[in-house]
Amino acid sequence: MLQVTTTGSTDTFGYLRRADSQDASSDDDAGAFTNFALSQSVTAGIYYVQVEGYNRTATGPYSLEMSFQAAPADDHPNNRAAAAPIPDNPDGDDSIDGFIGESGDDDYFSFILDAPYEVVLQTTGDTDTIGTLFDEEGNELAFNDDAGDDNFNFRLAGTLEPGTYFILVEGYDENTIGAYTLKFSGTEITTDPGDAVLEFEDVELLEDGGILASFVSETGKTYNVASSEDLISWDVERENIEGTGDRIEVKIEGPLPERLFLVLIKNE
Ligand SMILES: [Ca+2]
Ligand SMILES: [Ca+2]
Ligand SMILES: [Ca+2]
Ligand SMILES: [Ca+2]
Repeated sequence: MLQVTTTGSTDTFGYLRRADSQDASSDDDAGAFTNFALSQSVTAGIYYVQVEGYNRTATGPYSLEMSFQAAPADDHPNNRAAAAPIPDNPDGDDSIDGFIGESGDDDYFSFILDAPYEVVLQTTGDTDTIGTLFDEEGNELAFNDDAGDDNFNFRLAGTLEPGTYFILVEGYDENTIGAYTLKFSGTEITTDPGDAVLEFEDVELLEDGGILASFVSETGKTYNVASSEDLISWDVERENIEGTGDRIEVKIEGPLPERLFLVLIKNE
């Protein structure tokens, strides 16, 4: 952390800029009286401080003061094997504070899902982060830089099947430094009968490799059937099946992939 300010009775205005960047931070009166004061997380490099009179008209003497505070020691592991676990039970919300420190800091976290979950992973704060999601073997599953046009935090959201996962938080580039809060929220995808997602009463394998699934419908309700090979992307197989009060059969023609998840959704 670099802090730079002036002292004295002159109304100063200051800029702080990295030698290889056009982006300057500036301040007028954050210091004592009408002195500017700037503080910024910085990595190794050459920086320029520019001091002006306020409105380019103020004149007089000033003293320039600078101080440096070392960045905190790295707070979260730089490799997947040592990843810091997000608390085991993924229900609800978890927040973990972190800091992107020296150039190229990687912060790895892990979490375990014991059922299919709808998961949202994101950072909050003023630091420009990027996030990468990996499976247990280290295969990259998803990547995001910015959650929105004005939000430089990453945001990843999707459905994950049971397993162990890793999330890597990095700064946008080697000059990115600063604090972030990693937020994890998980909602178990329930397949209990009685909820919006229902189980089929009966599932039969057909000769052509397809499936004949059936359920007892309620009059006045409509149902959708969706399928997925990975619990991440879903295809709608049937839409708005009208409940009759009787058993309804849904036939999915084969051949089907080796593993297929089929859910019945009662529309509200
Ligand atoms: Ca000023
Ligand atoms: Ca760190
Ligand atoms: Ca780290
Ligand atoms: Ca970003």
